[in-house]
Amino acid sequence: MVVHQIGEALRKHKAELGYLVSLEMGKIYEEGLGEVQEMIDICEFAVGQSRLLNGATMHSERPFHRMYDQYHPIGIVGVITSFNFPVAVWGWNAMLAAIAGDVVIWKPSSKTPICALAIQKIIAEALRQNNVPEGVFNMIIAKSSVLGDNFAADRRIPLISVTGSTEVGKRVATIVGKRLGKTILELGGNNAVIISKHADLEMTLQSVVFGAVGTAGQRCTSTRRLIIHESIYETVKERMVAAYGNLLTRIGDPLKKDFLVGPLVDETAVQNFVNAIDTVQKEGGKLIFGGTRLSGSKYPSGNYVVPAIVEAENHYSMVQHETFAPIVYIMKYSSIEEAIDLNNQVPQGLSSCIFTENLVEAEKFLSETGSDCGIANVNLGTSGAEIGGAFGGEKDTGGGRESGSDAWKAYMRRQTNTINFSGKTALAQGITFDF
Ligand code: UN1
Repeated sequence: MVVHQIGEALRKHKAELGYLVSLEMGKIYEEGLGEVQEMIDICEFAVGQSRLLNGATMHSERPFHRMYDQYHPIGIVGVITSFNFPVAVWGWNAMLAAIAGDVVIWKPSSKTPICALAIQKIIAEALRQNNVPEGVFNMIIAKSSVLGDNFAADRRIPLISVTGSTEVGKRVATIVGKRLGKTILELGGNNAVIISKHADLEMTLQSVVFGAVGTAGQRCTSTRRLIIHESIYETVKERMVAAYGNLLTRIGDPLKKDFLVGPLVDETAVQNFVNAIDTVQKEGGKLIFGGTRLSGSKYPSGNYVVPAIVEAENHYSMVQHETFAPIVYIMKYSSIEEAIDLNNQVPQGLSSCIFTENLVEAEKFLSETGSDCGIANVNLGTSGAEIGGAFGGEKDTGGGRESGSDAWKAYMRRQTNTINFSGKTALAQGITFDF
């Protein structure tokens, strides 16, 4: 009921909230709306899921015993979110936690506090109407450096969910791990697209360009590497350069309809972009498009950049590293096995995809010796996952899953129950213990 009403309240304020996300974070308005839609969708998903918090029943080895699992609320859930999805990621976590019967303490990114305040205000009405104390959804706005480690160290918070960089995730997980608390970690990605000679190139380019420059390359699912079959490498390279060329006039105010690429979130993000371009060139990379900062009255915040395409080798330190900015590294392969190896040979394991119309290649990519990522797609890009699937990845991405499928289980504590209605004592494993 409450989650349903929260979803309705968000739907009512979709336009304003989408605008605010765009204004504060810098993604284009269309993507701001998409982000709010993700929250509405997760509310609907959670409402349905609330009737399906089911455990298994299994037959007991002992006569006249019944055995089953059930899931109880875990208690207080700490939710740490990043600036790039300032509202949707709260939705993924908070709505599942709510249907699990938990209380949420949200620590939004200190770069996007206004979006968080707006959410708190929007949901307050739904809470009031149902006599739910506002404290079921709490919020702390503070820089991590000010908040310190107390939040992660607090034993009253059995579960902390972190969506952010691998660095932040490792830090929080170490503190929570010391007290044997639980974490859900959805951390950095280094997402590759394999472009086979059997790919439909029109469709591939559409997806790849959105994946690489959408949200100005600031999604954890952004496309960071293109692994291109050698026979079509030059063609793809030329077409990418042409597509990026067309984008030059489409970089600007994210609130205006004409533009597809907004600014980076702040000066530090621009510095990281500039440094990455510089370092990768020192390592041997060849900058073939963009890579510069834009200035002038069209770019008021000074945080606008031209998305970059760099020819590089997979082992370069910059290619192995997630720079949260629009840089795509391109490289060649000759066999599908080699392409899969390149896909996997990075520390992160979030999202991946292959563009091919060849069934054998697609199946190889999805097999146990294929992509090692939490998300592996065929003929669609690395970003823009639907909420219905479990979202997260392996290795430095942290292993946690948020959002759909059975991600709800992480927000609950599991219990195995055995009930004896035989009227006798019966030990498992056939042990007798008479006295
Ligand atoms: C993120 O960048 O942290 O799959 C989340 C996507 C979005 C979520 C991204 N649905 O790109």
